Amino acid sequence: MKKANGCNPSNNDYEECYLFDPQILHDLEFENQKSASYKPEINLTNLGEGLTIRPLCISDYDKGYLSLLNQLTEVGDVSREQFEERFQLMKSQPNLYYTVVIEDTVMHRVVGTTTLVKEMHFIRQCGFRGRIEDVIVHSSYQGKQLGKLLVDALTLLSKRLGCYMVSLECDDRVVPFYSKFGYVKEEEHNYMLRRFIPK
Ligand code: 16G
Repeated sequence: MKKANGCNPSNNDYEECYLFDPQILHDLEFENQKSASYKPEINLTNLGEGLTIRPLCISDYDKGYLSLLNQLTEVGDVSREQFEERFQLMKSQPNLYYTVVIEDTVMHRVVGTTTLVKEMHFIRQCGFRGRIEDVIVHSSYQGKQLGKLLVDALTLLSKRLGCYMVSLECDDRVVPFYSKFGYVKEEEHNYMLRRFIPK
């Protein structure tokens, strides 16, 4: 069996520890199906020196996963116990939560992440809708095309999983970035929200 980064090899738990089956990423045919272009060329098996992409593991709690998310928005104080509980709850809904991380395996740090959530609906013939959430690359690792790779991969995954659409929310300044993967702002569609806790 393939050694999995971030898992405890002594427990025989390579597969147990992942949020979802890592084979799903390997099967993406990223090279043929990607939306963006990469210079220099990187892909899901060759991200650059010491970098690897894989599903989230519980051990990522100790590899700075939450402090990375904190570069995107407020995370708050999340204990290991809370993290594990949420991880197991997400994992217990098979095939709905796809959080991927990029790890710097030399530093043992999570340096990039995003999540695809696959929602179930009755509309669109009991369709599935994808949402790309929480895209963040560590400030020290920006400029290496890692954000591009993350969004490209999970957009492709949403299509593979049979979603009838995939959407995301973002600031004006990153609209050109997301356009690279085919995302458009639909004139007649407004994104509205109501916050229960102030930003
Ligand atoms: C960004 C994220 C969104 C996340 C939000 C958190 C992307 C594409 N969008 O909009 O997924 O929920 O930030 O900010 O990553 P908030 O905590 O202020 O809602």
